[in-house]
Amino acid sequence: MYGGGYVDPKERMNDTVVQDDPEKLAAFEMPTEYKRQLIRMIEQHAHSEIIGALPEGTWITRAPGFRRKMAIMAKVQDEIGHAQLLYSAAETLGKPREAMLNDLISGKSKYSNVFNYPAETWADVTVIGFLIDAAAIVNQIANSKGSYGPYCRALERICYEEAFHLKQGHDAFVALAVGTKVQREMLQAALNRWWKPIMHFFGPSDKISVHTEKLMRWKVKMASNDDMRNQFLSTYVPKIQELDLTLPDPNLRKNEETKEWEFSDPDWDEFFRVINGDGPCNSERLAVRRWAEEKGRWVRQAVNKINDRYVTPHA
Ligand code: BYC
Repeated sequence: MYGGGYVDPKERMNDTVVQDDPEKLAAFEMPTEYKRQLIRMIEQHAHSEIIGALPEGTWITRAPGFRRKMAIMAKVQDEIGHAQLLYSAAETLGKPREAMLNDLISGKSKYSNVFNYPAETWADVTVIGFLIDAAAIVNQIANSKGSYGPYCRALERICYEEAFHLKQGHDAFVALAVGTKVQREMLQAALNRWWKPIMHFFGPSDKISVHTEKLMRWKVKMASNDDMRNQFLSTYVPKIQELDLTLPDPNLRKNEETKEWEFSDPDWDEFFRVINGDGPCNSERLAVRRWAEEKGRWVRQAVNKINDRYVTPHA
């Protein structure tokens, strides 16, 4: 039958299979720098998911109507699930989850710039749900075709869920765009606030990106920061403009010859300040994570003491 086989246990295994050629073995081992880079990137992505749940989480009780509350609650739950998948993928490379979380709360590890800005109104949440999720999908669909299986498999699954998030974000965004004058103004103001962080989301321009060249050579990143930003602009600027909304950059336009988008300098100084801890919400975000770590420590300690019994089971 299919795949059936019988191996006589007494039969000697083929020596050529079990003996390692030291040269081939050395070539097979994962280079330390490849591993280090993957841990850095996957860990930052995982942190971005749990920190990203914070600005949206605060809107669960304030979302307009039961339907929107249910949707945002499910989305936040998904984001935490994404972090679980990503921490597991990073753990395959040897860094324990506790070490990753310690590096997050000590400020050693980075997470996405965008989550260091406040979600002041419901319109900010719709901009996150539509445009930040869209930006994430552009990045993640590309990188899900990369070279490291555990990260790519996590990204593939995440993208399925992000596609739902994008739909709910777009739906909420359009509802405000076609709503009352006050709703449109609220949306336009949120769009103006978020445009710069969204431009920053894809990372610094290729000219000043530190890791892109190496990561693309190793097929960890499947497109450069500028290429992803360009792809995002091509797809989503028309969707924003067709709703008669404007973008706060007078120089934003597509060069029809090169097919590249041109825009004003997105203020990379602000980007670096924010990712290095000096954004409007960095300390607030990390304070929440520290609080969660402190309050949940007894649970982790209890779970890890496998020989301790808190209850004697009856059966
Ligand atoms: N934010 O050499 P570069 C989500 C750092 S969550 C912060 O170009 P690279 C969602 C970079 O780390 C999805 N830092 O870096 C969740 C490096 O610093 P270090 C988040 C940034 O790695 C909840 C330095 O700048 N997505 O969507 O080649 C609700 C130089 O940059 C950022 C991911 O995490 C940034 N935006 O390329 C809703 C995707 N950009 O480490 C939505 C995974 C750059 O040397 N990550 N830096 O100190 C990536 O694809 C890449 O790491 C990046 C940057 C494209 C972001």
